[in-house]
Amino acid sequence: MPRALITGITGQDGRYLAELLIGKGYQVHGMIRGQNNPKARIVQDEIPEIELIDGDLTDLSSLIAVVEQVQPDEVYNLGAISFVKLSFSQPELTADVSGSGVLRMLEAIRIVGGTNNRIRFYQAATSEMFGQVHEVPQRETTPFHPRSPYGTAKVFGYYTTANYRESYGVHASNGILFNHTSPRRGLEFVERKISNAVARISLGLQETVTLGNIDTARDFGYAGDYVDAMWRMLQQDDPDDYVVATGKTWSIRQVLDMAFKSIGIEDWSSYVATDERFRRPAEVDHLVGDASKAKDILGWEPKVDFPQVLEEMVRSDVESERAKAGLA
Ligand code: G4F
Repeated sequence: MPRALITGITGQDGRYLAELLIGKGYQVHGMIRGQNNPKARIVQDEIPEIELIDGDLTDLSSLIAVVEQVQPDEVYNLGAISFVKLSFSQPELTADVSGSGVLRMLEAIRIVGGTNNRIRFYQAATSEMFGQVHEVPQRETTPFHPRSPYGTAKVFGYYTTANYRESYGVHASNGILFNHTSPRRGLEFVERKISNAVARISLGLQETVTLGNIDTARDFGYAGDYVDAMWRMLQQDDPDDYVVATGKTWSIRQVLDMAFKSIGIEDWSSYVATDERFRRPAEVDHLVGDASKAKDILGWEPKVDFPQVLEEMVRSDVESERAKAGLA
């Protein structure tokens, strides 16, 4: 039975990836940080097959112990401070977890894996590395220009992954994933903040939603599709880096249009306010990816369209908010 170790197991991608791997017959180990982490119970209740193990991306000795104990065939490093806005107020922590954390995990793999290292490594890189874009659409060869402490930390993780591949022959790949979402997406991210607010507005539980810059645009995909691309990267004979995207882009205004339309509201202007406090010191204005390489080499293509996912997110938020409020 192949063994996988996933960091960031409590996040959206960690849970979808765990389900995918369990379905393929893997034994899945999820690394959990912190004492008495309340998210551990949620993950364990949701996916009881996952074996949880304590470890922290800021503590090398804990990572060595985890890799030694699990003896993984594949390591998926999804753990990070992943909220871009937060990285501006906690830049050093972001660099430590999302940047140096990659280096520590690769060191643990190098040390435990020894000379005939068979452990395969996936790094969750990101389209945020393209930041102030130098070409449209963005592909594997597009220069990076990160615009946040999150983006700079991820660029460090990206090059560190490539460096362990070139220096030590580790089977290490970067997935440059564009925004991807689902009903499991954290409430801090804009499309989920919108789907949840729209659901609450439709139930009369909330009057308005306050956002930051709604003129930006993102290439949104479905998280369930994207974890499949991660797995495919580690099944290749040779490690490499791949853009994972849909090639379609949506402005935050269009997300508002679609979400409000799904509850029968055409003109959302009186329901949406904007406030400086949700803006960032530097913004990434427009992202759209070209995933031709993933299609050609991995045979990967997105299956679910963003409007379909967003509609499902609003529906699922209506259901859960209704239950929470005790409405019939
Ligand atoms: O939802 P966001 O916070 O996602 P962002 O910054 O694109 O990052 C996400 O995708 C990356 C992949 O490209 C991941 F690497 C990263 O971990 C994360 O998953 O913001 C999207 C856009 C931004 O332009 C932001 O300024 O929406 C704008 N926005 C406007 N109002 C808002 C808000 N974003 C948030 N989170 N909250 C708002 O109220």
